[in-house]
Amino acid sequence: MCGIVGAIADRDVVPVLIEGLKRLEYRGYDSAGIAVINDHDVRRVRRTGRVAEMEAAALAEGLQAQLGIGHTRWATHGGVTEANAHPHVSHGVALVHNGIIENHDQQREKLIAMGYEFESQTDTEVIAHLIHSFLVHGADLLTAVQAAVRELHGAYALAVVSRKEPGKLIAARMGCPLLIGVGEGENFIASDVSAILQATRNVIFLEEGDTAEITRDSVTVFGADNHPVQREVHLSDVSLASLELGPYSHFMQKEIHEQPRAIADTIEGVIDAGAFSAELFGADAAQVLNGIEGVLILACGTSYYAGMTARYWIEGIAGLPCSVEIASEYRYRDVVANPKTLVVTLSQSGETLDTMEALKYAKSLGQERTLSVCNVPESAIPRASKLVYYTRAGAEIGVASTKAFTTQLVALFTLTATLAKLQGRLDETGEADYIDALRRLPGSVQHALNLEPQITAWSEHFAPKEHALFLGRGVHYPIALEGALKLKEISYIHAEAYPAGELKHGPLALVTDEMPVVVIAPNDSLLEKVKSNMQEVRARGGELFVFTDADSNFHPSEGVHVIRAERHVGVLSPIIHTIPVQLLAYHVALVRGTDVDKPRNLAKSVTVE
Ligand code: HGA
Repeated sequence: MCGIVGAIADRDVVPVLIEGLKRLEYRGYDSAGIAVINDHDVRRVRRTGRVAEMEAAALAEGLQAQLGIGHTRWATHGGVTEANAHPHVSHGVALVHNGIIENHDQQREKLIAMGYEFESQTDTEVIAHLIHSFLVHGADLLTAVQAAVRELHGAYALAVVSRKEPGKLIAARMGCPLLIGVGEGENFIASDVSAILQATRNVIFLEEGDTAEITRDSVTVFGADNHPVQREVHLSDVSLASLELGPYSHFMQKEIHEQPRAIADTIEGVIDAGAFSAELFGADAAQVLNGIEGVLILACGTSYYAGMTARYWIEGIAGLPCSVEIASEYRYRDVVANPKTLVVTLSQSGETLDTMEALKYAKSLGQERTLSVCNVPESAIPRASKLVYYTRAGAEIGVASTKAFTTQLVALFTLTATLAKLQGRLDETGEADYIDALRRLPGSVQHALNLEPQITAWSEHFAPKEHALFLGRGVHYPIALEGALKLKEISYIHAEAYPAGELKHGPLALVTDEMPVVVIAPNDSLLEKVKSNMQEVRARGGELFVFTDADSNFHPSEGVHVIRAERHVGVLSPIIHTIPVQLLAYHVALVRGTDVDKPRNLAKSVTVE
């Protein structure tokens, strides 16, 4: 999604803006631009395509300044053109925007009637003119921004500068992430901390409805009522090294290989305590978790599949009814709410707009017991939730989520075991067994990673195909879904996933020797059923690629390829079987030569509807 960076300093900020935008590239974008205030004028460079192209143009123009804003755009309103790229300018006011202004049509009509001329098709441009319309009536820039945002419906993070006030950077936030980086004699704003780590680790997270006036040596934040408020300065623990590729070719590859460490870090608290307890989710968690009558999981994309996996655990182990809903559907549906339901939201970034809105909707229906599973501390969704379990995956840069998924799964398993204990369904022996299984998990994940050479060999079979089918049963069905999603996201091969028992009810019609069929078939209670489904595929000439484990008695034969994980790890098996499907998608994409970390049309941190 769009990325924002801004800087005010007594040095040239253009390199800071460019470096910041490069750090934000991972979020996905289609054009980039910067605007600076120089000699009481706005100078702007915008380009479609990569930040590097915009950087070359900025260098060629000799852009230098001590105040500026930058943007990577992921278009929502108006095509991918230079005219639609941000910053947008109105009479010396320049701004960048992340989000969607829902009443932009009405605002546009009103502003045209006032004499403003529009250069772009974006919703964003109305904000620039609107701010200017308040400036002409004598407001200063901060007041004009505060007045303008009151007229907007929708979501925004804004960074605004004006040639008339060259010592100020104004920020505003509603529904989209924005933070301030506090330096020494220089200050910054950014969509996420990675953009400004080059300059400072001290950050202030703006809250919903906040505006801020930032000079070189002061930061003043105003709450939604426009009164000054104190916001805490946090020391970011994101390291610059975690944002570097190191020896890897792609961030996705790096992040797949980081999973043993990411999982170990995420469960460290449980392993150290040697027990599951409500406190793992927050100081007063016992009050929230005791007496719940069910669990509702709200999520999007890969996180939704983590939720689907957790449903098998929560119902099977904790004995609580569990439903899992796609956040963008839940928020617009008439639902039957139960105040004793635990509402669990899953979001890597903690800023996913659909998930945030679904959470607000759930709360508006009286469901106040809320828990966020999230990878980014201090982000919006954990702040809006009573309880939080932070996954400690570290920065996830690849657009296709990998380590965020498996760490969500261990967090959700920890939740399941904790709920089971609170429900009186987990005795001491059972608890000790689960802790032991978690302790051994990073090692088993490492073993699964060691299968990479075999998976690389398989990728040659997939690369020329245009379709693939993924099958799984029970708790491994969501892993088949995740495998299909990964493959389509980064290799652009059309992939579908089905519960294997459903094959005969439709998708079997698609099976030919042109349709590779991936089967997740660990040695669990459904193995014999899955084997029958595989026979159905073979009988129609389909080629099978089977991920199983050492305990099953599969043998490769004509048209049947088999890769085995080390051993069946019981309830945690879906986590192990995620690794090969991630590696398969990665290697197929490599053979097809796609842009693995920045797949077309997709974005990270999905902060628009
Ligand atoms: N609506 C604006 C900004 C889009 C955005 O925030 N994407 O992440 C536009 O289309 O330019």
